[in-house]
Amino acid sequence: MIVANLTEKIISRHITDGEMKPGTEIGLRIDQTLTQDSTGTMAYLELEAMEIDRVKTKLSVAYIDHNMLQAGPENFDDHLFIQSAAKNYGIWFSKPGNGICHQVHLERFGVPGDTLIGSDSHTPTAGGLGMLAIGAGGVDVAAAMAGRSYYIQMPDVIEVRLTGKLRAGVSAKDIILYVLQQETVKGGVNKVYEYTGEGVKTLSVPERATITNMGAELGATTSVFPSDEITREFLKSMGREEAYQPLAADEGASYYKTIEVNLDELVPMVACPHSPDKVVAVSELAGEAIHQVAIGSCTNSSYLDLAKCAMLLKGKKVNENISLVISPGSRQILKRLADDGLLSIFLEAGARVLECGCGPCIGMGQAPCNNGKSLRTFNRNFYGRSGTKSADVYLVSPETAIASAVAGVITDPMGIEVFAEAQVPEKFEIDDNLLIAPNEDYIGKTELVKGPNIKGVPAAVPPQDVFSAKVLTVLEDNITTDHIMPSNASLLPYRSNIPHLADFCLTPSDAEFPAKAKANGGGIIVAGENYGQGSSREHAALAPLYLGVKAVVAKSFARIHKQNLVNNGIIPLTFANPADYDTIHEGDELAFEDLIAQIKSGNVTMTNKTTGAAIALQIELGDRQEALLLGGGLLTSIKNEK
Ligand code: MIC
Ligand code: SF4
Repeated sequence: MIVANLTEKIISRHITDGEMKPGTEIGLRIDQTLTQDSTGTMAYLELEAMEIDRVKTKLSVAYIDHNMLQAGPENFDDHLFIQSAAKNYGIWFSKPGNGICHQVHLERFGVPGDTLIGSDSHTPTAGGLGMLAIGAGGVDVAAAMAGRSYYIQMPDVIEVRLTGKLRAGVSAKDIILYVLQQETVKGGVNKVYEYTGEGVKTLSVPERATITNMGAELGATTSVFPSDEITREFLKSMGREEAYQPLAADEGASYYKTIEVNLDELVPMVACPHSPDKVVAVSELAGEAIHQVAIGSCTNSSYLDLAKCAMLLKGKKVNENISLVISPGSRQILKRLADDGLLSIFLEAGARVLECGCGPCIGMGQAPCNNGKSLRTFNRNFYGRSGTKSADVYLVSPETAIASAVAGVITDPMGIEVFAEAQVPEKFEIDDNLLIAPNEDYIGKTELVKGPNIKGVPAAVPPQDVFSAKVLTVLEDNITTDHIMPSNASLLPYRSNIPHLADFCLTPSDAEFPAKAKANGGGIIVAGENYGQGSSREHAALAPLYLGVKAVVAKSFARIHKQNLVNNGIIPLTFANPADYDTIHEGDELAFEDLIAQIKSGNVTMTNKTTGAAIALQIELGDRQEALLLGGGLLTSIKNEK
């Protein structure tokens, strides 16, 4: 009998191309897809360009959860476009107000053992249910909806073995913050984190989902928990017990490496500005003044999370110096909090209750004050993401957040027994009236409703064999997609308008970047390690494409962003010798010759015409990726097949 870990088992049931040999490219059959509104507009324009009559997946869902502030007509226009696409292609549509895509997907659609890709980097949340769930660029999700395989590098699988049980005041969030402290934001690139051990049984599905959700911050392909009796109970509470199947790694399965986490010893943790891996114990920061506490996001907005917060707030008031905001993960959760009398606890205590959506997590409102300190239960604290450049954002558990909101300063919640009183309900009331099911009467017959803000997808072109271009900017390590294509309340309404967005490309790192790119008719970006970490937004490739960026030369790349570059015909090159990074400066002229053959060989020599140096580079692409890049990107390749 073949002994396999859980990741290998799910992959072996879905593999369409390649072999399960770590490091090589494999194709996966995709059962389910999800999109959200800020990446969905592009994904549906791309799906339209693929000219299919209906989606070919078992299930696809289009959520509206990000662009919910409607300060002008753009966001509502985009919602209507997505709704019309959903109707035309046979996709479920989750109306604004229904909740955050990952939370609702867990509640209403996730199926253990199935594959899911989503145009959002936190799609791995569904790994908490035992799905193989992966974040991807919009065009990859569109291709999966059109029935094509999704390609990843066969991952190395890391075991995270949990023993013991969390103590009162310590939370699932502290587990993933601890793993981030050990593994860093680039430790998980092309890896899957698989959770095993006795400690798994002590965690409910929403707690598991907190961990798999924030596994995205490791740069991981995904994270996955086994599907067990706790999974069955969760699905039963959602009226979906029939979706259950037991799944676990075989006894004696092998792993790339094992990380041991003893839950008995874990303490509350906090990620300091501006990176989710700058983790220390909360006790080290105890007593520090803060201005804002925000509870919510796809990481920590479950019923259990919010019930814990209510338990502590009961009979108390939010500190006079704190603004406490709460965004429940789904309407189902909000309704249940109301039915159980917990919502009134928040209101009596002085919390500001927001609608069910991403909200402050993506800078859609609630930006902190100048130089503000904000304690958030979210997953990302990248520079500027909150909407306030001078703000410091700290990432914590709901327990730490709420204890701090009451005290008015950062407070260690360790030992506060009241949190243990909160339980996952045995049964939720199911009311899907904000979910619109696909209807045969409209599939293939619905006109797509495009508002004036929808400007189309910029066309990618194949790389040239010989060219030279200027270095437009030289960037440090860990540049996030929030640096490359910032998102906030004023920019998110333009996610379907690349010409507008391009004027803000890379401005948090280099305010002059768009102007320099335009003045030089495009050029090359040079960067350090882990370039493009964070979001799946293909806008971080589309805006550079629009500005004429031909190549990015970096020390290393984040997985989704590298694929997004390839999908858009931008060449992702790495330094053979990372020290060469220091020899390149802004304004240098870089030249390539015989590039197509060199890309095929995997080794590229670039000449820095300004210094005269020849620099050895590498390009690591699977055969399919190579063909895509040389063919001018995914959409161009699909169109050319016709
Ligand atoms: C994020 O958390 O950064 C986002 C906003 O959800 C993105 C998607 C986007 O940029 O629209 C993500 O995680 O992929
Ligand atoms: Fe939404 Fe924030 Fe989750 Fe992204 S990380 S999906 S913005 S809640």
